[in-house]
Amino acid sequence: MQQRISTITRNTKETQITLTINLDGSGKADISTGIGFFDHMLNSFARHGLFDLTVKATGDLEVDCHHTIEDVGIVLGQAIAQAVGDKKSICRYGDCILPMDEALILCAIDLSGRPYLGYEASISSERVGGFDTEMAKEFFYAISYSASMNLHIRQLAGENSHHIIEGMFKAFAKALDKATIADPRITDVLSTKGSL
Ligand SMILES: [Mn+2]
Repeated sequence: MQQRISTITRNTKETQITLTINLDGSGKADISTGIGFFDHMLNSFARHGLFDLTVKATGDLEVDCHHTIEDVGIVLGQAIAQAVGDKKSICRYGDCILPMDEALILCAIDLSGRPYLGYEASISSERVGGFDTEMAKEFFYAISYSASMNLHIRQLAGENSHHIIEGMFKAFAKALDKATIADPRITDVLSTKGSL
């Protein structure tokens, strides 16, 4: 299989982002977004998905965290799409039900080529550190659209906002790892249409 690594740079007046992902990594991460909790989440994503991930982002945090989190989502989605390439031999679907203490998060992915986000969660705190909790949905929405993936996230249980959001990032990581892994029995693209 060819190397599944991609680097995307995206610069706007609001954010400047360079991101590299290796889908066949070992969980090494080098993350700097200026938002401590978001760095913690992206580190968790890399570690638990066994992706190598470098993210250097500077954004207009003097406004709020919105543009930085949303734009990292856009760039991560673009990088995932580029790294999976023609999707030959990959499992396409992936899912995970991830417990984190009292929180329980379901994530299901289809790398279908058709963007969709289903998101149901109830997070009581407005903020965890410098991370506005409503940005979790915006982040996953951005990924689902820029990677053209069908992404469902459901909070099945949970009280603590840190646990709920961290559970989402870890469940997403595990589900994406499953969806992108190659199965030697799949010699072409896993679709009756012949392409994804
Ligand atoms: Mn944590």
